[in-house]
Amino acid sequence: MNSADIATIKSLLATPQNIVIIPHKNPDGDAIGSCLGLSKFLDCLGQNSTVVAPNDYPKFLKWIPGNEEILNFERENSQSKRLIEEATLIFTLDFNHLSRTGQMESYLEAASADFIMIDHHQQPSDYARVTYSDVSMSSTCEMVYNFIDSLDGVSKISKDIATCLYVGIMTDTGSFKYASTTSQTHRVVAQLIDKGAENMQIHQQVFDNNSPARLHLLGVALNNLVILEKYKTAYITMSQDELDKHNYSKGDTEGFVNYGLTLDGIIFAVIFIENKEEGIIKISFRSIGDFSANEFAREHFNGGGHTNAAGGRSDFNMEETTERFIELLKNYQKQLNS
Ligand SMILES: [Mn+2]
Repeated sequence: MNSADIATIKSLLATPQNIVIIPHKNPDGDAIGSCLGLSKFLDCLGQNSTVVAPNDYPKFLKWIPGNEEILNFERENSQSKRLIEEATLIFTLDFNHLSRTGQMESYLEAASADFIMIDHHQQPSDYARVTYSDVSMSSTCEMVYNFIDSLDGVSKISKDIATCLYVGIMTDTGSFKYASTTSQTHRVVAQLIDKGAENMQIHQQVFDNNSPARLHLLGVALNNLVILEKYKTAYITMSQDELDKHNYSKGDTEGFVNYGLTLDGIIFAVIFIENKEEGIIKISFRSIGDFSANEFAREHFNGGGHTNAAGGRSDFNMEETTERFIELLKNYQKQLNS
């Protein structure tokens, strides 16, 4: 953030505001962690803030301090709408297009509040009074730490705040191993541990809480893995039937896509997940190195994200979608093998 932005934020927070903090739809660890961490920090400043999530989020995040206070726009609809309408300041975290909030979009567009965006995805749109956007950042949680630091608030970071921010940095960096993990990320994480974040316990709570059904579903996913050596690519398909057979619940397929990248020589991994209700195939893309999952998703599958991690969708059925995907890879053979 530049000094003008910091000054704007300081002046906005100099008086009590009605603050709403919003993560993207289908919030992940970084989205929930950053929203709750920021909310607790703002409350320390004597502000009144509420986190409103567009929809529900997975069970492995439902222990994070303060998560019971999150409003779900789908469930607590009228209360959420009222808060957005009455808000004087709205923070949007871990996304940069209002369309990423799904049904909330039109209410946010109609809101009279000033917006502050904190986000690390590419190509931010221009809706915020203050846009703190940095694609080199590991996570929005690391940015919230920087945000707190710019307001000279590091001394106010409690154990709960530290825990929230730790969750997001840990999940968005694949436990500190992705390319976006810098020495500064580790410095921030070290601070958070000093402030009371129990790193081992947090890791267990997020990652070691599989249900038997989820592990069986992972078995199905790995069984469906297709390796395209020529393109250094591996992909997984999951049909609605397969999900139903294993009592799929939200978040169960989280991380499955990454298994493709554990294969020697594979630099592009994809998972196609059928969603009959929405009539689409949801797609996640992961890459290693310079091959841009973001551009691939953006250009061909109505999505986007980061260089090495992106999402997208297809309106065709599974067979047509994977056929089209393989066809597209032909145009990338050089890039994938460079
Ligand atoms: Mn993130």
